[in-house]
Amino acid sequence: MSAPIKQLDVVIVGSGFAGLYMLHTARQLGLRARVLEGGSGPGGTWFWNRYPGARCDIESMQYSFQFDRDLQQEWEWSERYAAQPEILAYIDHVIERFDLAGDIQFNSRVESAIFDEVNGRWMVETSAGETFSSTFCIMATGCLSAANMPNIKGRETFSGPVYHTGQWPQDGVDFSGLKVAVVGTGSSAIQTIPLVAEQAAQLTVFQRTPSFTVPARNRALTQSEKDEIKANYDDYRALGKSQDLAWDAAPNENAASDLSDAEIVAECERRWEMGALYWYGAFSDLLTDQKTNDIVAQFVRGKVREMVKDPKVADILAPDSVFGCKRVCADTNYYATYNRDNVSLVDISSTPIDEITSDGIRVDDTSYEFDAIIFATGFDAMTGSLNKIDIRGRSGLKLKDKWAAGPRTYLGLQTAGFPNLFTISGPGSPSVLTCMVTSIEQHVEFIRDAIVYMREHDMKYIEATAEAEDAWVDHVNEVAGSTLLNNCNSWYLGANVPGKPRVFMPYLGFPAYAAKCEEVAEQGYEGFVLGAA
Ligand code: NA7
Repeated sequence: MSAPIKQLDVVIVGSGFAGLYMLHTARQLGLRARVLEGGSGPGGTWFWNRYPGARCDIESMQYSFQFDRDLQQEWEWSERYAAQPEILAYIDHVIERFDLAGDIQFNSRVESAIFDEVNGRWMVETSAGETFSSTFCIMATGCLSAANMPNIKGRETFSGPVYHTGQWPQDGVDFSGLKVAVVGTGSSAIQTIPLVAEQAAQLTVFQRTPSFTVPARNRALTQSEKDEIKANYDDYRALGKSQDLAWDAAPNENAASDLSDAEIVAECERRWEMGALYWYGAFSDLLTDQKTNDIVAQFVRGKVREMVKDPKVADILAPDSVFGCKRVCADTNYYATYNRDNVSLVDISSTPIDEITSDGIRVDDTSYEFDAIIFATGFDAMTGSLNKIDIRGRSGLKLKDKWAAGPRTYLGLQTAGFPNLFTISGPGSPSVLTCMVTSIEQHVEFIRDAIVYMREHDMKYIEATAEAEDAWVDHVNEVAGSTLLNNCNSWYLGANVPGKPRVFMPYLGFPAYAAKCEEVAEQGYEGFVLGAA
């Protein structure tokens, strides 16, 4: 006998920041809600990315919930940039504080979500064999959740362990005495390489494209720093939300083109000391004027050459691309690691990895022997985790088919043909270009208000119109097209995954976006159709 179908008002897929706040919010509305999570614990991206060195690149006092004043007052962040275990501890604290555990199901990977048009309900099936019937289906599936494992010949033949940074083993890994390969030099690799190098007997890094990485300047937070922010937390949050990135990057109002050479160098030096993503605030024309961008890129290349002793290695590590086009990485001792005797770099920019063999990696006619391989090869970002689920809307329309040429959404919140299905931080919303937690809260609150409005107006479904969606997709492209963000092979564009359509997915500009959402709501959810049956 098959298990009974469980009836819900809201099914939430994923237990990261988005899923947890959505659950809390749905419960406050008195709705029957449940989180379905594929992992064995909560945290989403922060559950899976537990590789050595995993750390957030937005400051911890910003990268945290602001919906509850007491929560933000009572939690004590220890470092300027929180490491993965501390973020997971915070997530556990949130679950406990708001008593969420009873409505979260682990080891329950959602395999399909199919809209039953006759009854107007979403039928959601999990890997555990359960079926849920729900009015709303909310995808809180994360932007960096579907690991991108390159399809290199012979990968299964390697006799040692193979790891992906985004699917790191729960119990950790000891690399002591081992010969280790790292494939990839994006943010995850840049965080993990210095720590793996300290353990491994030999570490070899395979680099296809060098990343721009700058010192994170992580350190312990002092009590007075924490107290000061807490005393003015509302102002701190409001300042964050007033900026494109939804956190305060201390933006310089000047364009580099208005400054003298000496002023430009002084600003670059200042940003180098500020560290991490504060570089995005360096000059107002950083992402729009190629000349300004070249100056910054040249400055950072100069720093690489100062830090890496072997000039040939420095040349390979120095990026020759648009600064900030791929998300800038924030590191701790990355370049210094290449000065170690047990670390070497293989440039695979013109000769890719040919094969993985039983005992290592072959590039052209050179074979390298390893005991373990780490793939730090990123994610099928933004759409990957949605496309892994068999999502079908009206008339059996598959989301994957609808998005075959790239994702299409209205505000990154809904896609036409899929009533009552919401995507938190979906493609077409500011999401990954911002402080994710802030964007997540804004989305959850939009969904909450939409549900309240529907209830007050006796409406049963809400669905984006195709016209609103078309106009929004055009607008997202227009905004990205006015910047240099299209000028590299970033995961923002899907360019890191072979065969993925090249479409700029996130929306640049949090305040403009939030204002648009408010206007849409005030106009009775303009661009959405609300129906009674
Ligand atoms: P990223 O930033 O996508 O980096 C992945 C890296 O892996 C990057 O250097 C890629 O080179 C490299 N890569 C991908 N496929 C291959 C193959 N087939 N061969 C060799 N090298 C490959 O992912 P991360 O996990 O580091 O960071 C993702 C985000 O998480 C980051 O932006 C932060 O927001 C946090 P490529 O550049 O494509 O040539």
